[in-house]
Amino acid sequence: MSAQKLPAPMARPALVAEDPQIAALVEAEEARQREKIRLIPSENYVSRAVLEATGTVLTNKYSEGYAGKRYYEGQQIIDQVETIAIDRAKSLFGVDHANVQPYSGSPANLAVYLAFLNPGDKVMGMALPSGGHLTHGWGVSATGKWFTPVRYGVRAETGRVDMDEVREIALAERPKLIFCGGTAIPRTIDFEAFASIAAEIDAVLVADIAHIAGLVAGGAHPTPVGHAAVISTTTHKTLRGPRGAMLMSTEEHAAALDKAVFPGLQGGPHNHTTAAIAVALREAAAPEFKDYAAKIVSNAATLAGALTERGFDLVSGGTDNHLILIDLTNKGIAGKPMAKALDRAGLVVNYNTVPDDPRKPFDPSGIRIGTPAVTTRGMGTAEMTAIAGWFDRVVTAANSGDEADLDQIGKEVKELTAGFPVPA
Ligand code: DSN
Repeated sequence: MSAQKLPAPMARPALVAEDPQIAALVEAEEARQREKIRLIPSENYVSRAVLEATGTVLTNKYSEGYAGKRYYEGQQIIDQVETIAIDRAKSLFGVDHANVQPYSGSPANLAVYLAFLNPGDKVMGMALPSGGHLTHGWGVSATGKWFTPVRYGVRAETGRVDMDEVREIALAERPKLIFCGGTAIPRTIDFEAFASIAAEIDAVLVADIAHIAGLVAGGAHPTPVGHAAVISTTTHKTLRGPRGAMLMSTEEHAAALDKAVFPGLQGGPHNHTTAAIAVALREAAAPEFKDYAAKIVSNAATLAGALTERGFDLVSGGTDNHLILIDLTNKGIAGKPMAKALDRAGLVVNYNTVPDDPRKPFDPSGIRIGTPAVTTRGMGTAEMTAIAGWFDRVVTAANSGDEADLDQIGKEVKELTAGFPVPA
């Protein structure tokens, strides 16, 4: 997908005529996505083909069940769409089985619980403040309330998972399910080490690769295939598809997972999303997607280096993937005011807890950034260096209340983004 050869913005004459209020808001969001630098690591820009697939009449059809075994007639076309999506997922990731129906990442993970656990059973996952996900057994999630969670974190001195500690906890607690992966992990996940621990206690290993699926598909992160019996992923982050999810597994677990998704947890699949997932998987199988994945990682490394040079404290000291977690304590500003100041300056990030954060999750010490979206726009070394410089200026401006400089940075950001068209 070249950012340079792009068609005109999508026309929406019916929406404009029928509901000008919503049409205007969609247009305003298009402008926001075009004019700002989007650094939230779980966001991206889908291609126009993916966007068109999501806006099709496939949304009109109910298809409870699976291809060839549905509870509604009229599946001549939908069965083909879903089968193509499944085949493309199997081929791209090299798995035995794929289910493309989960509505998003959290329902996908809930289906895994339903497939393997009974209420009260033990599940082990990374603690949310260390970089895990709510659905890996965190207390406020149904997964932490209805199951018995045990947690691992990262070492305070290194910011990295200590596999010896994970093994100790696993052997002592003997969970039935182990999650690896999460939402704020800047380092390579050692799937092999997790698999060997899971094997010791006969637990099912689930690799949640939502953040890194595109890197795995593009060969820029080791694959969990061959290590994790179950792989859960969203489709809209580095994989650059529509908002949706997939579960993949060995043949052994195929039937249990399918049954858990439907009829266990969900009703009819969102067929327009399935079509868009199929399109995204086709795009991810193209040779240029490998370049995209590699460039996400090299951009993140460049940005991490430039931020470190400017005195920013990166959790784990840097990044191996698309994501950077910044502890702002040494800059004298918390994550939330920094994120708000950055947004005013045209740089969009999310505030985030850092490991052992003394502050609260809604007002934490850090921010989380990443390079999937800026890389889709074709940005590279010069732009990463410029972003680090703007971060530095934003800290100074925010700490001194210099709103004029935040607005000035916003103008500079807008000028830069004008040279990097968005795909759709
Ligand atoms: N909300 C996603 C993220 O931003 O990482 C995880 O669910």
